[in-house]
Amino acid sequence: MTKQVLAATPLSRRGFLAASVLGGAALVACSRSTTATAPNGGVATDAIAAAEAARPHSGQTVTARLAPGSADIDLGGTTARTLAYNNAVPGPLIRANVGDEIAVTVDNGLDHPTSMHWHGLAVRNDMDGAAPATPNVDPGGSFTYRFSSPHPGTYWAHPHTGLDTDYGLYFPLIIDDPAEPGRYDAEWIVMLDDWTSGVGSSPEQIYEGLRSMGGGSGQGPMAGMPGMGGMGQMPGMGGMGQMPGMGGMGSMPGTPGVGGAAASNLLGGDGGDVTYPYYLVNGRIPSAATTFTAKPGQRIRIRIINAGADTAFRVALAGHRMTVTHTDGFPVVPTDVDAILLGMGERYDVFVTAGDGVFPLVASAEGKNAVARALLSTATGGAPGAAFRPPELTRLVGTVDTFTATPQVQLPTNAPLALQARLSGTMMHYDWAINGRPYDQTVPLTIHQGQHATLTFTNNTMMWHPMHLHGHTFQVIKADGTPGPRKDTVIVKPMQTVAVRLVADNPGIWMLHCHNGYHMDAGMMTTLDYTD
Ligand SMILES: [Cu+2]
Repeated sequence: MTKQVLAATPLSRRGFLAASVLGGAALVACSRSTTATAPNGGVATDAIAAAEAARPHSGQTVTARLAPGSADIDLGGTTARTLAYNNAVPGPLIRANVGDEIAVTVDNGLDHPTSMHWHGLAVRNDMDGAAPATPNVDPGGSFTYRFSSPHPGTYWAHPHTGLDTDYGLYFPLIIDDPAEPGRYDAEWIVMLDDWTSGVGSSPEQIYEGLRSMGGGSGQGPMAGMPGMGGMGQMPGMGGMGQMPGMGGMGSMPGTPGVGGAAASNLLGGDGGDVTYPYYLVNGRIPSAATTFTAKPGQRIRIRIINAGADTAFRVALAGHRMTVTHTDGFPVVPTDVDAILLGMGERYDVFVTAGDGVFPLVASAEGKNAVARALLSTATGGAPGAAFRPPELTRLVGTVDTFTATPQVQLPTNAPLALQARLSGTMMHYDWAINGRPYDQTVPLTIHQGQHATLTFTNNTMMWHPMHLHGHTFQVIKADGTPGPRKDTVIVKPMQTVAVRLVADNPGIWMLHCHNGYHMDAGMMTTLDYTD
């Protein structure tokens, strides 16, 4: 069962797009950048400066220089011509203590504007790296982002322009707490990604395919077919991806034009829009996995970051249970699980006590029947084959519903301001939107400094969406009304409603969007604006 790129199955509620392995496909320059029509300049610079003054200041400065540009990246025997920071995927780690000033100069070697967004870190608005609050950096230009780092935790950085992150422009950002209460002997940073750039269709080609396939441009093969419109919202159509022969076809790297993704119970339906040629841990394909070396009995902190564009990963370390300690940088009541689910943009910190041997850390691409992996080695010996799936993947899987923020970081329960984000769109039309409008026609949500708000995501689509808010970390409210974890990115499953609480303590204009790169580019984004 091989299909060309953009193959769509009429019987399916939605088509699946394969990122075909073309080999040496030319890199298509990504020139689209998000253009804001949201109100601009409504936030006084003195309010931003006052918020910055209120952040901790250690007196230390951490500097770095990053050069986004074209690069040949070795994925492990396969070289991809793509975009990278300083010729590496992931780009170089930036690490600071709470209160340190971070001063990062971006020298834009791309042929289009770029930016640097500090995902999850509640920085000053004019350094957030997302227009209109922070202007983009022109090609050939330089800009120094400078801000105090307010909270410890596991973060990451990437551009907020078009699909650039999907080309390999990302790196880990770790803020340390000098008074860190958790003791550990070793630290392992694990960045997950779904990969096509330079080995298959370009992200830009995939995006255009998704739009045309479903008639998003009005010209696609499905456009105008009687009764086909809106299929993506028909109840009861979920799970078509489980049709025999449909699932898992994307799992064969190197097979051209193979499409299809299976359903994911954890995600309440489908796994995603795109099957990729490869899934990576720290820039490597499974057959050329990186190895993290430790000693038996050592306590290892693993910081897991999902940098993918369209893939949720289910992560387990063979032969180990994991104690989850942080979600999106903030502490939770430590909870033992066998595996953890991460949507795009999410981070989880877990602690393990290393066994004696060689153990694959496996990130299963949810609903796509393929894996990424790295190895933990504490002894000599061999590892199982590259496709090995540890049994832990199908035991207790931690999701957002599993965890509760520690009392110290819980937000006030009194949050009277009601904000709504209704998520809509279908694969057929590829018309992803918030509150009925794509980003270029959006009506911003508004809030005043100091207000406590409840933001409710209502997902009226048959797809899941990892919703991300800039400049804040919200508190998830569980379905039973009890407090969940602190997060900046939360999975909202098909037809599900998720409420979160937030405190307006960071004045500015803040992006609120789906972290599926293609959904975001199609318009599933709005802003939360501070007003007087
Ligand atoms: Cu989405």
